[in-house]
Amino acid sequence: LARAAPPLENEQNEEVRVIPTSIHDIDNGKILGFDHNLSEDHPGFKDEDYKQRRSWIAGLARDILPGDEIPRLEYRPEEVETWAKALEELEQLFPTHACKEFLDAIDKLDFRPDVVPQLQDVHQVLQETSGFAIRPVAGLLHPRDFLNGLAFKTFHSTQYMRHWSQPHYTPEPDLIHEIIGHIPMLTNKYYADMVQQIGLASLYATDKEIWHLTKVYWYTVEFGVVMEDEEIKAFGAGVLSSYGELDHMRTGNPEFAPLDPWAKQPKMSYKDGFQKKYFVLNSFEEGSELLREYSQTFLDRKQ
Ligand code: HBI
Ligand code: FE
Repeated sequence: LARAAPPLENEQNEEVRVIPTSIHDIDNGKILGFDHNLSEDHPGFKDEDYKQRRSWIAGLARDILPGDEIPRLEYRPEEVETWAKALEELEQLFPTHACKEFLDAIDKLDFRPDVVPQLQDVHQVLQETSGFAIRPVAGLLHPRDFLNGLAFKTFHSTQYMRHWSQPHYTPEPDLIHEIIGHIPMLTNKYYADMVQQIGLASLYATDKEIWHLTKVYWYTVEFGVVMEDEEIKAFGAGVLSSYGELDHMRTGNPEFAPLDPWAKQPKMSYKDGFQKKYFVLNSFEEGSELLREYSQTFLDRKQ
């Protein structure tokens, strides 16, 4: 069960996709890029010790099957310090910039600067709130597998820490992004349902549609904002885990527009600064309804 079955081929020798029916069918080994073999512009590129640590943590994730206890890591002093610096900076903006659902969740999660949260513990909290699960993964997973995981209420999470030289920046998902950006919102059942809908649509999506769903995910789960008493508040993980992005969202005069999952989505920008345009929900209840209706068009293919 560690790896999904190889793709079948039809008479035209085209790959026939097998639609996953459980989390066990999702291959968590399809990591894009070279995970710990970092690229030249990565803050840890020249740090052999950091790369070895990454590679060790990645190795742990590869051996985990769904349902297994997630190994607890003893974080090193420089990792704890990196976590503390990121948390303390972000906490300055949360009361004014983050949505109430997020604020409620971080109250309950009670993050402390001197303790890096363990994935197993936040997994347990999610199980008891929205029913979501955490599955550790070595790095950036193939979009189809990542989105498919959401259909089975499983969030694939990295477990390594960004490089200590840049506590407020990471070019890829890392534990701080997952724990601060993603985990708190996933305790909310309407939000969790909205995320699962994107996952359900992905099960029946063509490769081209996966690309569209990646953008829908990007403009909701990563960079979504919500109206709250006539103010715009952040709920996307890419906003909530970046001081600069939070500040920009509220003061940088970006564009705001209602989310339309059927519409052609703007090109995603990873490296050229902050988002120019954010998509707004009126509530997570409404967001989950909207995405349920959207994903239904994909689910109808199941016949
Ligand atoms: N993999 N580990 C991990 N974390 C993500 O946030 C992530 C991913 N793979 C793809 C992805 N996000 C997005 O590009 C969308 O495809 C969902
Ligand atoms: Fe993310």
